[in-house]
Amino acid sequence: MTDRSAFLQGDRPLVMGVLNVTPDSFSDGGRFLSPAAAREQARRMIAEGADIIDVGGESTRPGAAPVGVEEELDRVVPVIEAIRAESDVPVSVDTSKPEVMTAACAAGADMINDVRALREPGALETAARLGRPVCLMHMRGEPRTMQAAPRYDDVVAEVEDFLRVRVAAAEAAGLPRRHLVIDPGFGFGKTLEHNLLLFQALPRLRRMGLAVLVGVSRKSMIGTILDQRPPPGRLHGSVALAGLAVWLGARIVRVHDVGATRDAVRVVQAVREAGAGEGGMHT
Ligand code: PT1
Repeated sequence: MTDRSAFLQGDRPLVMGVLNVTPDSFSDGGRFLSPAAAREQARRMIAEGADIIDVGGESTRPGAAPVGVEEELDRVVPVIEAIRAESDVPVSVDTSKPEVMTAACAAGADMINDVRALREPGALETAARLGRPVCLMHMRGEPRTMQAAPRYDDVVAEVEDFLRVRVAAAEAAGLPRRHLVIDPGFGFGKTLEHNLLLFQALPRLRRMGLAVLVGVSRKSMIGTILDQRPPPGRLHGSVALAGLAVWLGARIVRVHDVGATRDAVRVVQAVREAGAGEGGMHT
């Protein structure tokens, strides 16, 4: 059997382009709902150098309502098929539902991105059977209510403990460790201060020995820092944080603006790699 995680091996940072196929996404809501529009956006991100395209049919931004399995299938499967028909770019499917994981992988998806870290009934078994890499993300609560006064005693320790438990559950279900990616879940049941503490702690999460994914693109944490700037004005802040995330050890950055982020990631990576093999800073 071929190793479906080849695109994840190595240690170069990867840019994951966001492809929302939802009517209510927070920053580009509705713009890519039609398969034709989604295909156009996928083409643009591939042309700009995306390493992975993340296709999602459930909005998980704060306040978002759940979506049914049929609706989610109708949104993501045609888009994955359309990408697959014209490109070998790795595709991930942003879902928590076992049925969607299965159909997406049959349509050609290479990776599962689950904001609920395989906690839905049947998700662990399904992901193990599909044999694809999986991103396990931390979320406190559910999207509709998660931003109602989230509280932690020690946000970094609690997120790290959660991820350790989910990694152990995934391994127990038969997922190989090299297929696992972890994500602290920026904006998912966290205040600005919680998000900033988690960002500072990326090197500590990295020490769990797994690839770390960071998704902060256009999120409200950036809008809040920049005096309540709405999403269209969050590009530069998003690119800055993507570069900083790579500096702090992130392997994958999940972003809307692929071209700008790719440049930032490449220059940051050049600094990280300087002197490699001669006792450079990350050897
Ligand atoms: C993420 C992520 C995701 N984010 C992964 N998948 C979203 N692995 C969807 C806000 O505060 O970070 N990692 N899938 C989008 N969710 C949000 C959350 C969007 C918060 C916006 C906010 O603005």
